[in-house]
Amino acid sequence: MNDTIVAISTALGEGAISIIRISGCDAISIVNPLFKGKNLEKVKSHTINYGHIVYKNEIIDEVLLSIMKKPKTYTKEDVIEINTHGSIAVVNKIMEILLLSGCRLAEPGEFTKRAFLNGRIDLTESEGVKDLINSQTELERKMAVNELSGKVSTLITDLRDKIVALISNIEVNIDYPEYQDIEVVTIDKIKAEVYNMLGQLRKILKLSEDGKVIKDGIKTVILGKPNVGKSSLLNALLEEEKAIVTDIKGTTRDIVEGSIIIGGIKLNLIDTAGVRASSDVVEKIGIEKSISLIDEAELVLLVLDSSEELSSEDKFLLDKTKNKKRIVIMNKNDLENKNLYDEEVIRISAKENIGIEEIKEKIKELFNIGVFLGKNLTFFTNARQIALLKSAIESLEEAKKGAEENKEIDMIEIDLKLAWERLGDIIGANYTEELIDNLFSKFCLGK
Ligand SMILES: Nc1nc2c(ncn2[C@@H]2O[C@H](COP(=O)(O)OP(=O)(O)OP(=O)(O)O)[C@@H](O)[C@H]2O)c(=O)[nH]1
Ligand SMILES: [Mg+2]
Repeated sequence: MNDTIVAISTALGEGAISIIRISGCDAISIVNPLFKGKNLEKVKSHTINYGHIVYKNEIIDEVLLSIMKKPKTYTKEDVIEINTHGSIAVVNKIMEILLLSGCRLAEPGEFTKRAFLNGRIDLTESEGVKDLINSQTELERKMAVNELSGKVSTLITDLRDKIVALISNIEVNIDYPEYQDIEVVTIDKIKAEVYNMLGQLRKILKLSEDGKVIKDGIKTVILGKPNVGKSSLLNALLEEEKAIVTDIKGTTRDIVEGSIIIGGIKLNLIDTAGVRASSDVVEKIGIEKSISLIDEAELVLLVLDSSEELSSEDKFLLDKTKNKKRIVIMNKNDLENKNLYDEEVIRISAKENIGIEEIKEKIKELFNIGVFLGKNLTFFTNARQIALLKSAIESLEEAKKGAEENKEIDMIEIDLKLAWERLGDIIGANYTEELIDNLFSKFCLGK
């Protein structure tokens, strides 16, 4: 942490400008001799300064240099950002000079890691930075900003404070039972507090699990018997002739994948081999794959053929997917209707591109996308946070059980402490070197 780090913060390549970022206690003393312009030791903090980078009497580039003196900076250290012309040659040359002058090349995410280690942000906020940089959809952006803004941290901190208050009350009662003026923690009070916290955490968990599915992309399996138009539907959704379409039953043998963004969320679409009894070895393997994908699917688009009567394969698939999140689609609506299936369906013609928008609307409804685009939701978006949340809930459930069964109060206290620790792990209150290294290594260089 004592060395001064440097990295290129903009994407490498030709562009109007590139930014080289430097952070650490020697940032100013390293850059000052290389900068021909105002004396950086003397300029005010948070100013932009015009000048040149000069090395061994040679002008390397004309630059704008931002100087931000600690502690009000991204890393809480002295930070300098050099805006250079966006040429690979310029950037490489300035990097080389800075490395020769005493800077060390930053590791991926090291600036944010310093922000965390110096206490400016906590772990969930750090993850928010990464998520924001990686965000591709409007929804991902919203979720990341929520994380980054510290809402998640505040929520966890409040809950931890509540648990601490409860624990200290319990301890005072155990240690000084003779004190008259101290509030007595009754089992009823513990129960009420724990119920309350559990309710809050369970709600967040539900929201977080839905949110994670949406963030990672909804695994959507297009299913149906042969020739109903599954591949045609995939192509219509993707607006691209990705899968082969023919009138021969069993055209698709292996899965075909593609992804689209609907209302700010990503759908990972999988077109499968049509399900039927088949003696063809290759087709059979494909069919087995189609069926096994049902379990993994987060959404099933089950396609029926309007121009044919409901068959035993259709019935088999309708039954197999009855407990899944699914949309039943009646395709070939442009032909004469001979299919008497009378449950809720969306009628489309994949061939004529009719009804595709309705499918998209239904998906938005099924996944409550409107709710996630709402502003004031607080929830967790990655597997690490969700796993810890679950474990905190388990400990609170144990505490609740203990209270209900009138267990020794210090047994209940142990579970409360465990819940407090797990919640602390979410924000990085007690972190290990390994966890931190692993987490920040997933960041991009220069962040
Ligand atoms: N009339 C009409 N024909 C369609 C429609 N959708 C697909 N088809 C035709 O139905 C045939 C089968 O379409 P595919 O998309 O290959 O069907 P599939 O379900 O992927 O078939 P397999 O891969 O064999 O399981 C093709 O000849 C398509 O042109 C539709 O909406 N209306
Ligand atoms: Mg197909």
